[in-house]
Amino acid sequence: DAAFETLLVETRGAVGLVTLNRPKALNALNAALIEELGRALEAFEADEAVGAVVITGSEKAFAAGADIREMAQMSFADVYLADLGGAWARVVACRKPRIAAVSGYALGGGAELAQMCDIVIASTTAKFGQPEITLGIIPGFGGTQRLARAVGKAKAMDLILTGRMMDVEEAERCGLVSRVVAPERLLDEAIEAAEKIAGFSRVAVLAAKEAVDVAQEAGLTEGMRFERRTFQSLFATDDQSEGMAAFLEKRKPSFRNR
Ligand code: CO8
Repeated sequence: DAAFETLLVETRGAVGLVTLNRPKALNALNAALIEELGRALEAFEADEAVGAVVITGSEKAFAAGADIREMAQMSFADVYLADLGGAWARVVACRKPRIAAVSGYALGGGAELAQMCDIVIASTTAKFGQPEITLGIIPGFGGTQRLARAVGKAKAMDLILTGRMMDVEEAERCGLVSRVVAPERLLDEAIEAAEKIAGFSRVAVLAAKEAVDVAQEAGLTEGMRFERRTFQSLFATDDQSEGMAAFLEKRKPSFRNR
């Protein structure tokens, strides 16, 4: 797409596909890329035809982290005034489900981008890590917070304090990865999952994602209350009537997102 310098952006049916495209820097996340990613996701969010989004990188690297070359000379005032890290808010604000399709290195900000996605599908070549400590900094795009919630304190501390990489088996075992597939299956698997999601009631999909996201932040009582009320509210939709009628009539439902 001519409008993007660091990404390839396309729609495939009901799926929005973003491919990180800075091959010479292993898809290092510079300011331009983060801005473009926010813009691409906002466009998919606004596009009624899109039901879910896939974010992927190259075979060698999903993303090897924030762009060290860009950050190397920055002072506290520089990163503070630039709100380094703050630009990701646009990425996570999008309500349509995001699937990360990860092959190769997902390090630092790259691992954190995967953690910002709702589903992480990884190839057997994927490697995850938070090597920030080796650079004299700490994770700044959610790594100390989302990673600790996703994998627990012991594993998060191990990764963040030692900076080591983990292979895909370990990443799946500890709950960072949803599915592991062969490298040649990676993109198809992610797109098929996105297509499947896009075929369901959009209202139900967004409500389900919102409720699971509440579980990351709220206590159990508050979360259960949110879930129950959201569940009940879906009985106000045509898609609930259609989904249940179709089941009873042994036919495929035709959801109209209302
Ligand atoms: N930033 C900039 N350039 C990078 C990065 C990066 N993160 N990663 C790789 N590159 C570049 C290399 O400099 C190299 O460029 P050149 O050819 O011009 O020398 C090119 O990509 C290829 O990389 P390598 O030659 O190193 O490839 P290898 O196969 O030998 O190694 C590795 C691959 C192991 C992935 C290695 O490149 C590596 O260790 N990269 C850095 C990984 C890292 O430390 N990432 C964490 C970055 S810090 C971060 O993400 C913090 C996020 C939060 C900040 C928030 C602040 C508020």
